[in-house]
Amino acid sequence: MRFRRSRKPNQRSHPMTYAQKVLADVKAKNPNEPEFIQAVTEVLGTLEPVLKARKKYEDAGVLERLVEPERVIMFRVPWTDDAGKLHVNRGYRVQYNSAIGPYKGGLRFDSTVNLSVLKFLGFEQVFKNSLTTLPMGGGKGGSDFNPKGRSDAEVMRFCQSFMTELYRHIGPDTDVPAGDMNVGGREIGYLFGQYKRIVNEFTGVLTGKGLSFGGSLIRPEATGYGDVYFAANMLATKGDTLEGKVCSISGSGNVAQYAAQKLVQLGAKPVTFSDRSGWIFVKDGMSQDFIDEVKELKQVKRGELSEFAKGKKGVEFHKDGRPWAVPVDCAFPCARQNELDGKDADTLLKNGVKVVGEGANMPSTLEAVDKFVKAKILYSPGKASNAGGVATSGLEMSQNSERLSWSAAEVDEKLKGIMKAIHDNAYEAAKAFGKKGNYVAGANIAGFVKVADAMVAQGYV
Ligand code: NDP
Ligand code: 2IT
Repeated sequence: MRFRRSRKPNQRSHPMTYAQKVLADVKAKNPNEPEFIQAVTEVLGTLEPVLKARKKYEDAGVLERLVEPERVIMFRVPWTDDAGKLHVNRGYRVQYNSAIGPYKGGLRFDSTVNLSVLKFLGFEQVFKNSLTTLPMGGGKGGSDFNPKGRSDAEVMRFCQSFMTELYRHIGPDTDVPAGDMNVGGREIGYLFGQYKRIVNEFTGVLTGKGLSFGGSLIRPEATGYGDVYFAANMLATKGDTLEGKVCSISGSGNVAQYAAQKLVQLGAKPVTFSDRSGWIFVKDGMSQDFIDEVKELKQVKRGELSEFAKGKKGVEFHKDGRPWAVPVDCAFPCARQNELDGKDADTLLKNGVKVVGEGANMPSTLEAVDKFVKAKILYSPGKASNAGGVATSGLEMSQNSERLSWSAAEVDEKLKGIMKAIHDNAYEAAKAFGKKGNYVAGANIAGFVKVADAMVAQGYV
């Protein structure tokens, strides 16, 4: 006797696709990780054409494995402040995927750091590093430690304590961390010193190092420069250039500063910066001298734009709102995740924005991404347009292995070449899978295929 199952009224008439099933699992398994779910949703939503065309990825369970980090390390970081008081922070390293090379990715120190944020960043890093054309797997780490307002001595003690646990998990052929938000040259120096002291080896275990101990020229500039090179490549597909373009930038840290610098060099007009205190509008456009003052403010004085703007001619300070209210040709979000939402996207589009080039990781919400893609503007996701930073970290690793250092011009030329290759690969992948002009789909597909092929070849690990 056969039993007929009746269909429940709300049951789907179409079975879920492979990507939809994996996404549903990710949501069920990680309900408290909204940033991670957001990043996975964006990527899996664009892989359908390649998954359909190449069944081998489903057969080898590539997606189920890709959404689970290979290893997550969490540890206690005790340190004392200048008054001798004990503080305890949480340290992390998410070793996400090593299919195509050693884990590689930054360290973020910020009170907003948690597992969801680091898993989203690690997941993005896997695709980004694959796009760079260099052999690097993906990882990310950091701590909920906030260095703001801490003395150099306190930051040094924190970094030493952090590395005293992290050192056993990393190595030049295992996992190579670098900087990210609130982790710059000062922090990398302290971390490197402690690693070397513990293992008694001078190796390229971190990138973004000082020039006198193995750092690469152009690494500090690379993310911001690369973001602007990517935008120039997108504009070139329309026979256009950055010259004369009015540009908004968010953030005023490492990525924002060098994006502004490259825009000025290419004849564009950057008009905004932001930080946690608010944002500034420089109506006539920033000069190199102005950008140098912002570098001094952020890298040396570690101050805020609200103070900096006081009494400065031609500089308007806004405590509320976001730079996206200013009508511009190009927008470069370079601060943090989810800093540009659907409403901001509407405002930018209404004001005729032509290019949105993400310098930060996942700065646009899913709603904003959708609006940019539907409007068919030149929109580049961070994993493609901010990859110049980690690519130059890859170049730093090569120089360390060779025990050589290349000139600034040589590194910059290689960076330009890599950004063009990333652009062209994303453009071509989108075209090949019926999504011409959609850099979100193109970057995800191009980044995915290289990692997925390696995962299939290496068996179920
Ligand atoms: P920095 O710490 O140098 O700068 C971050 C900037 O963002 C600062 O101006 C900071 O303000 C601002 N910011 C942070 N949180 C907030 C907030 N809640 N509200 C308003 N402003 C905020 O970091 P980076 O420039 O290195 O990184 C910026 C982004 O780029 C991040 O998403 C990072 O992951 C990404 N990225 C960085 C790379 C690198 O090589 N450094 C490579 C690829 C991506 P304040 O000055 O007040 O702290
Ligand atoms: O998000 C990123 O790509 C970075 N923070 C840079 C990572 C690196 O290893 O240079």
